Amino acid sequence: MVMIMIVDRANKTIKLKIVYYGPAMSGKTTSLKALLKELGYDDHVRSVETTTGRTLFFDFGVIKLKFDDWTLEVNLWTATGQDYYAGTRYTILRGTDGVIFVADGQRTCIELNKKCWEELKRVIKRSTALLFCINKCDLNGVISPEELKSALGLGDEVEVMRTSAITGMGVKEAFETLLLKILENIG
Ligand SMILES: Nc1nc2c(ncn2[C@@H]2O[C@H](COP(=O)(O)OP(=O)(O)O)[C@@H](O)[C@H]2O)c(=O)[nH]1
Ligand SMILES: [Mg+2]
Repeated sequence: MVMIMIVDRANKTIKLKIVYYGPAMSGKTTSLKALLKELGYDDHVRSVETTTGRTLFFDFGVIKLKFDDWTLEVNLWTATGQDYYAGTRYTILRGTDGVIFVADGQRTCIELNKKCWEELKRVIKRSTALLFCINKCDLNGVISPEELKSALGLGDEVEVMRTSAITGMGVKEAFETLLLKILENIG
């Protein structure tokens, strides 16, 4: 049984942490913003950005879901796959309940996705719930789930979904799927 999530019985709050991880420019920040927007949290992403609008260290957002008299607080982070932020990345991955790997669906990005997954694989705990998204599915010629699985060497049991962070397509579904995986792990 996995028990990273924090259960605060006095305040009837369960806290958990999800990280959007993937190569630079794959759409992690856009996915997080799309998710929060979909759930009605406009402008609730706090980012540390460069002057060109790229994420410098991370983005951070919180979602609060109510069930009965309990509150589920989901802390959401993004981590870039850029080498020079490696230190930050491993700090962000600490205590993570689930990771959404945001792959860049463009055919030219297969190697980038692979390199990034190999880095993540080395540091992620086996108990961490994991889901893969092929992002940018609004573009022509994006790779299929089978191609991603074969490039990354993923087994048949691994779940791959299609998203377009820019249109919001599939982003909420991916989040909900991962959330269920985390809760199943705990149960
Ligand atoms: N066509 C398309 N572009 C996207 C999508 N998601 C992100 N982008 C674009 O890709 C670039 C990088 O996105 P961003 O979210 O900042 O990537 P990050 O580095 O992973 O946080 C931006 O120009 C986005 O507008 C998508 O689903 N489709
Ligand atoms: Mg970003």
